[in-house]
Order: sequence, then C-alpha cells, then structure tokens
Amino acid sequence: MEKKWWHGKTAYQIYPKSFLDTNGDGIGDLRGVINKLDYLKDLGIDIIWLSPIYCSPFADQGYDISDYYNIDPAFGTMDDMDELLAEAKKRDMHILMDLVVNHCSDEHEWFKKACEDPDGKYGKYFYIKDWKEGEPLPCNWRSYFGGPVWEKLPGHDDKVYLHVFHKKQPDLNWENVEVRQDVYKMMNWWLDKGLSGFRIDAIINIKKKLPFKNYPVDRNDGLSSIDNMLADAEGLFDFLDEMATETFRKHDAFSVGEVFNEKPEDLPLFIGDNGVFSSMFDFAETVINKSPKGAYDQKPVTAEQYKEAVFNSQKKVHGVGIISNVIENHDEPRGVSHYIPEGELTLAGKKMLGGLNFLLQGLPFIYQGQELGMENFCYNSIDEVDDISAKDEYKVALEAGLSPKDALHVIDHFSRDNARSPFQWSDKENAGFTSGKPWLRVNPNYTEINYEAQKDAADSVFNFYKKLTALRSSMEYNETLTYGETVPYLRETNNLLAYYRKGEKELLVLANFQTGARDIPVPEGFTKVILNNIEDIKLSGNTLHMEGYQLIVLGKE
Ligand code: TEU
Ligand code: CA
Repeated sequence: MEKKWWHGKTAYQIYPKSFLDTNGDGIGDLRGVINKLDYLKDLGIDIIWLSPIYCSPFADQGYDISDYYNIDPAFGTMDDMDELLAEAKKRDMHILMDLVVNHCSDEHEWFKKACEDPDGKYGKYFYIKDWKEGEPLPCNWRSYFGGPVWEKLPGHDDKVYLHVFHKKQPDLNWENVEVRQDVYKMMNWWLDKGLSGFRIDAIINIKKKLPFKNYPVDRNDGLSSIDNMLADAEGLFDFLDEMATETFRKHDAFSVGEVFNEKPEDLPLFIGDNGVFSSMFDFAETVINKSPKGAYDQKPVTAEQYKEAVFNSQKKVHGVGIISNVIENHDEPRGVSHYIPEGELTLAGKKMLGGLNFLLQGLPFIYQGQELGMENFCYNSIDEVDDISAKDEYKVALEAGLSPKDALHVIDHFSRDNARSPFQWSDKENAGFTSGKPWLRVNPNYTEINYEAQKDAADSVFNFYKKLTALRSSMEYNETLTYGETVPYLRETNNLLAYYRKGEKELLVLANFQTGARDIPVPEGFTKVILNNIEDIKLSGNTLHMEGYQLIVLGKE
C-alpha cells in the first residue's frame, strides 16, 4: 500500500452547532472550535472533520446548503474560518469540511433560478418533471425522511422536482456536466484555501437509475425504499473518478466517503491504491439489525453480532485500503448506549468499546463527546426532538400501532439528536456549553459526565482515550496499528472479542464483552501489559482472569 500523509493519524468529528458556543446565542460556533484546538491537540487529534458550517436554512442542520462559498452567520465569518485553518496548521492539525453535493438547499440560488425558469440553464441542475394533479408521480421512491421523493416545484402547478432527502434538499443532477464542473470548482476553491480534504456526504445517491421507474412497494405508504433504486443504479464511479482527478488527486487531499451498502467488488474502487477516496467509513456495525420497516422494529445489538461485523469488515479491507472506524456519529445514537446492553453500562464498558474500535486496522474517528463517554438521553415528549429523521421514525412507529409512550421509547434509542445534544464541558449551567439557552437540550447527566470532572481523574474515559491516541501514534506501535492484519483470536468464544494485530510488532487485544468475570487462555509470549481498562491484572501462567467488560492489550517483551 502506498504511504500517505494521513495514514497512522487520529481523526475527530465536530458537530459545530453543539460543540461550544462563545457568544451566548445557544449555538456552537467556529470561535468555539478555535478555542478548543488545544483541547483536541491534548487529546491526540490530528485531523478534524467539521459537519457543515456553510450558509444554510438548517432544515437538516446544515446538510442543506444555500451557499457553498460562505460561512453561516450562526457559526461566524470567513475570517473565523481562515483563522481556524491557520491555527490548526500551527498545531500540525488538518481540517476537513463536509461535502454535501448530492443535493443543495431549496434556498440555494441555483434552485431559485430553476424555479424562475425550469426550462433554462438551472432547470437542468435538478431533476424536474412534468406532472399533473391526479397523475402518478414519475416514480414511487420513498425519501429517506419519509413520503415520496417528488414535490411540487414552487410556482409551477404542473411540475415536480426530486429530493431523496427532505423536500428542502433538492437533488442536484449529476448527469449534467455543468453541475459537476461547478462542484469541482467549489471544492478546489476550498482546497486552495488550505483545507486538507472532505468528508463526503451521502455520496452513493448521486447516481440515479434512469429513466425513473417504480420498484416493489415495501410499506403501506405505497412507496419503495431508495435502497432498491441504488442497488440497480450503475456508473457511480464514472462521476467519482472524475471528481477525484479534478480535485483530490491534484491536492493530495484526504477524502472519506459516507458509503452505505457498497457491493464487495466495489471496495478497491472506493479505497484501493487508485481508489476514488482515501478512506470510507465502516458502517457494518452501525447497520446491525436495522429494519426496512423502521426504527421501531430494530432489535438491540448483541456482542456476538458486533464481533462478526467487526471481523468481516477487517478481513475485507486488509490489503485493500484504509477504512475509517467509528462507533457513533451525528446520525447515530451514542455508541456506549447502543452497543452495551441497557442496564450494563459502566465506565469499564465505555473504555472497552472505545479500545476495541480504536485498535482496529484503519483510521479511528472519535465523535465529539465519545471521549467523555457521553450517553443517549430520555425525552419527556416528542416536542423536545428537533431532528427530522427522528420525527418521521416516531410517526412510522405510531402508524405501526405503537403507543405514544412506546414510540417515544424508540426515539430514546435511535434518535439522531442523541448524538447532537451539547458537549458537556463542565458541571456549570448548560454544561458550560453556552451562557444562553442551548438550541437543543443538554443531557441532564452533565453534572457527572463532563470534561472538567474527567481531565484530572486518572481512571476517566477521557484519560483512557488519551492513552489510546498515544498508543496509536507511538513510534513503537503506529505501523502495526495502522497496517497490521487483524486476526481473530478465540472467535468462537461467546461474548469474547479478541484479536491479534500483526505488523512489525504483535499485539493481542482481549475484551470480555459481558458483565460476568471469566478466565481466558493467553497464547505463549504475550506477557507485557500495554493497556488495561481495569486496574488489576490477574495473569497466572497462561490464564488471564478478566472482569466483566475488561479490555486488555498485551504485547511481547
Ligand atoms: O446521511 C446520509 C444517510 O443516508 C443517513 O444519514 C441516514 O439515511 C439518515 O441518518 C436517516 O436517519 C447524511 C448525513 O450524515 C445526514 O446528517 C444528512 O441528514 C443526510 O446525509 C442528508 O444530507
Ligand atoms: Ca454561538
């Protein structure tokens, strides 16, 4: 594998709206990110991905962009952004922005012009179709956030436009070369400014199966999941290869794709040596038990399912490319609440999950607050939920016959807002996130779970993450942890997730993924304790006594 500047690094996702507010408007801002660069440096972060900060009406929290060349005033100014880039550079840190180009906002000037003149230049930037009241829509696809993908074009009773996400997120027509050129121009503009790369949003959606046609109906709304269309669409890589050549490759930029449901044969095309991206996220764990019916039908993840997902992914990517490992992001519940059975969550379990994920082959991403062990929280009412996806899932659950209480419980578990509640800096009012009214409710557990309480506590989740980043960046183990093969150990042992990392050095990671203590045999030679999430280690001969949710990393002397 060809070595790249970003290999062996540690990345961190910031959801700016919820990170740190410095002007009291209740919304996190770029000044907040600048103020916390030293915090991130101290944590051991090299690469920072910012969720969208461009101008946006925030129908989908910035994933609906109305101006790609400006910073939304809620976050600050372009001067703040330039300062952030410069300050990051001083600290040898890299900034990535979110590239949201499957769609823009309906308030983007392209869409406004398309509405003014659907037959003109900008009409061709979108998918606009003739349609009359009473006629069937051009196709029966269901948008990700519920309802049909077609919406009446403002100002035109006889036309509809396509949106696979929210109706305020019209899809850009990637078949139109002018759209593609405009996107590349914008990307290069940012890369020229000193940006190190992009996280690429929802990218598989840019290739539609054309001409539009219906797929089998799969819910009683009479619609069909977008997944059916995506599985059928071909030619995605023509666009992506062109994008890579026109932008990333010219700048030696880092790119990480948000890719779901890829076909196995596509992996090298995405992240191989000549792949279109530097990396892509591993969502194999994220999608465990996801149901086509909706979140209400999703079962809790078991340790065995988690283990199989991890090992399958690791095997797939070895020798192909660098995968990006996550346990959560802004679209998912908090990993510690999601992967550890309800009622079993402890400090040890939080560290164990972090360690398991962090020590895999690939590039680790920490999502803000993960390093503190931030958890899901319970809503008192659906009115407290901001997220459009969660609102839709609530509706779907009610329609499936769940009581309002049970439907709200579904939201407790799966809402994207779980990860979007403000960062818990301290036990001061609003967790030290803002002096004003936070845009989204702070998790009431901030009085216990917060950075101030953890920074000097030797056994805190935060300090455990610092050990993880230090281990990954150490001269001794960086090569092994980045490129070394992941080889399962005692794979058949229930609730034990253990693996070797075999590179220049050899490591053995052992995790007792259950509450009960047990004895585990340890292979010859692994006598050096490199990391341990529970103080004492009981290794006698070749037998290791492990407490519930204990994680131990062993090496050779
Ligand atoms: O997500 C794309 C996506 O397909 C999943 O997020 C998923 O469908 C969604 O979370 C349903 O709950 C990306 C962004 O990460 C997400 O925040 C945006 O809402 C979406 O694209 C649209 O830009
Ligand atoms: Ca603010």
